[in-house]
Order: sequence, then C-alpha cells, then structure tokens
Amino acid sequence: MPTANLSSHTVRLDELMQKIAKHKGCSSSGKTGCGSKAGSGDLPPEIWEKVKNHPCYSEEAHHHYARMHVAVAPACNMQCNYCNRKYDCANESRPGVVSERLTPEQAVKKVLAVASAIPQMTVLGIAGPGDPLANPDKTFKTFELVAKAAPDIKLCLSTNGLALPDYVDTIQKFNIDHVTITINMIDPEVGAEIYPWIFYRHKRYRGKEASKILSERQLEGLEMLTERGILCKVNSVMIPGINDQHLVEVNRAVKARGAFLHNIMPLISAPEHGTVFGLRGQRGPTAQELKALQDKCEGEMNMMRHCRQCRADAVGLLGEDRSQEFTLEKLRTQEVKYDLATRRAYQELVEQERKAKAQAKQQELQALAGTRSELKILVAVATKGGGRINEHFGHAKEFQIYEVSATGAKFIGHRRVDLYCQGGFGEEDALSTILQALGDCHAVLVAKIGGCPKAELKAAGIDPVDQYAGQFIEQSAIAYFKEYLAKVERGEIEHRARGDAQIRQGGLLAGVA
Ligand code: CLF
Ligand code: SF4
Repeated sequence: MPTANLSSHTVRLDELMQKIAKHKGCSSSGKTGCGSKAGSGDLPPEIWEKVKNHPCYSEEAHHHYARMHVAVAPACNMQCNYCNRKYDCANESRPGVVSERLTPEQAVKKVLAVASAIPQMTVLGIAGPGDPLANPDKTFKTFELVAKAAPDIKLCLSTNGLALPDYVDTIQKFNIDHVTITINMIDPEVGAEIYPWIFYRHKRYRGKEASKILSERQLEGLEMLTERGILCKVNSVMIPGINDQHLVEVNRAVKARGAFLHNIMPLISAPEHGTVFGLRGQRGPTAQELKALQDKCEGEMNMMRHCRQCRADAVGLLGEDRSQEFTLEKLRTQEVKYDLATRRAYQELVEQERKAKAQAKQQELQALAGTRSELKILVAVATKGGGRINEHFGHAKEFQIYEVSATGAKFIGHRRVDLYCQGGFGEEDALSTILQALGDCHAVLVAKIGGCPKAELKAAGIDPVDQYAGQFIEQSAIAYFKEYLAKVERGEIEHRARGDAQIRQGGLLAGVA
C-alpha cells in the first residue's frame, strides 16, 4: 500500500540524512534541506534526463531536489531599473543580492561542502550577483573546477544575454546544459523604460539604441543555444504598465526560437532597495495579474510558476535558503569529503519516493474519473519539502498554492508570509497577513495547527485541515477536493468564489499600491 511504503521511505531518508549530518559534522535539524510538469513518459528521454532532477526546469523535481548558486560574478555590463547590487541583507531574497563574493577556488570548496551536507543538491547555478558572462574567466573557471571535482552536478547559467552569442561555443564546451536568459522585451520602446544603458564592445549605449542591441543579442544567443540542443529557459520580469501586455509577444518570440520554459516573475520593488523602480514607486503585479498573464502565455511552451527569485548565493530547496550554513568562515575549518556513493544512495531513495508519490496521485485521480463538476478551488499547503504536507502552520514561511478540479491538482504558485509562531507564541499581526495572503484559498492543508489560528482561519472562510499530515500533497489535495465536492452535492456547504489575495513579495505587499 503506497502510504505505508512512503512512510518507511521517509524514515529511511531521515535516517540517512542524520548519518550524513553526523559524519560531516553538519546540522541535523531535519530541515533539509519548472516549469515543466511533464514526467518521464511525456518527454524525449534525452530531455527528461536533463530536467528530471533540476528543481527549476521541473516543477515536480523542485519538491525533492535542491540547487545552489555561487557568487563569483560581481560585474555587470548593463543596468536594469529593478537592480541594485549594493544592497546586501541576509534576509533579502531576490536576484543580484549576496552576502559574500567568492573566487572560483572558494566556490568549488563551497560546492563540495554543500554537496556532502545536502545530497539532493543536484544543480550548481551561476547567476550573479552581476552577469556571469560579464565575468567570463571566473564563471568558466568555476564550472571547469566543479565539473572535475563533482561530475554528477548539473551546471546552470543565468545571463542577461548581452554577451551570450560570444560565449555559446564555450558554454557548449563546458557541458553547461541549462541556460536562462532574462528577456523583458523585444520592442526597444519598451526596453528604454527598463534599461538606462548597456556597455557593449567598449562603448556605452543608452535609450532605444541600447535596447535594440540587447534584444537582438538575446534572441540571437537563444537561437544559437537551442540549435545546439542546450535547454533554455527565459525569465521575464513583469512590470505593470511597462511590459505586462508586451510579455505575450515576448512569449511568442522565445517560443519560436526554441525556449523550453518561460518564467514570468513579479517585479520586486521597494524604496529601501534603492532601485530606480523602487524609488519611483513602481509597483509589482498582484498575484491575480501574474496568474492571468501566465495563463495567457501557457500553450505549447511550459510556464514556470514555482520560481522563488533566488539570491545569487542561494543554497537549498527552492524557497529555503541555507547559505548561512556555508559561509567562508565556516568553510575555512571544515573538512570536506565528497562522497558520491552516499549522494547516489540518497538520490535513489528520493526516486523511490517520487514513484510512490506519482502512484498515490494516480490512485486518487482514478477515484475522480467521470466527475463532471466544473468547480475549481485553491488550497494552500504548508510543506518543508519532499512533496508532503509536513510543516506546522505556525512555522510556515510560505504556502504552496494548488488549483484543484476534477482534472487534478495543479501547482500555481507560492505565497510568502510572516512566521505565525514566534518564540513559542502566536503573532497576531502575522496571522492577519497570512489571512490576506491566503484570501482566495478555500482550505489550508497543514501538518499541525493550534486552536487559535484554526478558529481565525475558519472565521475568514478558510478551512484549516490537518487530517493529511505527513501525506503527499497532490494526493491529499485531490482527496480534500473529493470530500468538498461531496459536501456541496449533499447541500452541506455552498460553493462560493473566494476573494482576492494580497501577496507579499520581497517583503512587500505587492499589488496593494
Ligand atoms: Fe539557479 Fe536559475 Fe539555474 Fe535555477 S535559479 S541559475 S535556473 S539553478 Fe530557479 Fe531561482 Fe527562479 Fe532562477 S528558482 S531565480 S529560476
Ligand atoms: Fe542587475 Fe542582472 Fe540587470 Fe545586471 S543584468 S543590472 S546584475 S539585474
């Protein structure tokens, strides 16, 4: 029976994790630590091989596998109005921000330390804090050293694309199989609102001329990469009133050039970030605006909806950041032994867990077969990874949101919230922000919840559910939906659309401008 197998796998994973932590002298707190929703049967085998354990290229994989970034690339060759790399705060989570810059040699030591402590870390990305291709020596040296020292780790690069066509051959030579290009426009008129300048071929360009060059270089680089079979993801920052409508055209253009995945992310903007947009009061999109645009673009190309807008030195599962466990100071005294056999053993158990999860979901879905209902509900889930409902309501820093209907459960995003439980006590202010953030959800599925928040959630029309504690998310969401439908059909409850949510992003209530 799937549930029994799964619990035993979880125990084995925990045991193995504890052994690893003990052996390496690392924390054993237990807090271990897309895009494409496709499974192994839906993609050509060579593509599946590339995405199956990449937490950004596969939505399903992001519950199980972690990534890390090394901040070896400080310089940038252009300026975006949403970026200020001088800002440095360990609690800040957005691209461009780091606490420590590393040399390639320091970066490799960090990669080996993380790979040993977090065996499900499968991808090394270089994403800044500037542009990796504006720092080509440091970037490619790091990739070269990591490929030698830890050949099982996938290499990933994220660039603004300005220098990309010049480095496509080098990217291929170093077996960098995943490249992200940030493309916010294909129309220089729009670009002039986002980019004040670029520095290209020893010359500074401004205005529309700058954006024209940038766009041509981005699209050329994308085409060159996809022609060589390198998987490309396009990131776009949604900036209301500037490029929000235009991103539909961007989507078409990148799809036509072979991009595998499109990740439309909300602008993170606050005056304290010191960015042009932040200081100008430019707002980010609401969750509804973002979802509507993502839905509009969803067609033949997969849309990524699980991006966490990581720091350039992020470590761990998407949504968690363990970078403070691997600072230069801590690495200085740490003995690191790269143990490939233990990594493989751990990942084998993860794969068994994934199979069990898929089977459990299938079984639950079969029970829905033939259901004609058009109803859709949103459920929020508290999880700390592994695809299970395994987080206490009061300890959740974010909730994952699933849209559930007769066709199944679909991940549609996450909502960051303030911790409700602080120092053992419930924080009333935090609860009100959580209620706002989950305002469009019908239920919240948690491992545990106290009496007070339970009552307040109920009063706000959100069903607090702890009966699926420890179980798989999608299986449980579908099971909850079945019960919900049955109650509606029996007339015990009335289905009603929920109100809008106010979503925190980057420490702001985005969309409440
Ligand atoms: Fe890093 Fe980017 Fe590679 Fe992922 S992140 S370089 S593709 S390994 Fe991922 Fe982070 Fe979103 Fe980037 S969640 S910001 S999409
Ligand atoms: Fe910042 Fe990246 Fe833009 Fe450079 S390309 S200014 S690092 S966001």
